[in-house]
Amino acid sequence: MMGEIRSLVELAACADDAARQARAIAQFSHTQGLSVGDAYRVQALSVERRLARGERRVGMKMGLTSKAKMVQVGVDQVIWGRLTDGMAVADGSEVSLSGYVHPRVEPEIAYLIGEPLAGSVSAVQALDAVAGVAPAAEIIDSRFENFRFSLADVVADNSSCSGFVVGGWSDPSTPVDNLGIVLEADGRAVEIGSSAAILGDPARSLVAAARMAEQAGERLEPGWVVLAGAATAAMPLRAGVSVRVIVERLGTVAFTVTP
Ligand code: OOG
Ligand code: MG
Repeated sequence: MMGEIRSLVELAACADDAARQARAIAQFSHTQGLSVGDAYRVQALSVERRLARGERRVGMKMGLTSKAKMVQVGVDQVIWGRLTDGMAVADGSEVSLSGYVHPRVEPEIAYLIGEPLAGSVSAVQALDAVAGVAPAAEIIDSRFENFRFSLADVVADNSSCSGFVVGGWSDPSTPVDNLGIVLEADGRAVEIGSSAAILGDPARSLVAAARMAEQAGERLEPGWVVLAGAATAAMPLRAGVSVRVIVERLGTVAFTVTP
């Protein structure tokens, strides 16, 4: 017997509650069919619940923009999610594992949007709208059991976004197409890569963000942060670890997990 088919509103509440209570849930795709389009509706509805609680929309995250990430999670399509101020973690601060199910951290490049951007744009047009670039770390935390999901599942779950840390902004003219990136735990390199792993150039991820925002009836707004997607596989977080992301030329971003 299949369970009852839940509405998109019910799935959104389920994903949002799981995130709030740091509780793992069964994959939606195990009990019902969900198109990718419907999954983006579920994501929008679940983020609306956050906004109704007083959180503010502050940007967009791109996901699965590198081969390493696609291989790690077994989904091979670029996805995106919505960032709110409630997900922001200050550079240098401490986070507690209690707010997460099974968090991982991954190194990213962040763009600061200076001018509205949406639709089909060239990389040059996209970069013209950028006001700054920074090293970043994303804390991802799938709400699905065992960190396993289908494409539609992960999209409905806000593309696993749980937290993000952004370092100091550099001039937007700083080339970021091929910068060395290191993800450290307690001062030891765990993942090493290059920003070129992000679709060949993170600017392509920004172009995709503009296109996908428009498909959702949105645009990238001045002041928003766009995370281009991880350049390497993600690392599981454990109690007490000090995490640092080093991006050549852009600098570092760091946080620690409560012991
Ligand atoms: C999905 C989110 C992927 C990235 O940077 O590639 C992502 C996941 O890995 O759970 O954020
Ligand atoms: Mg990411």
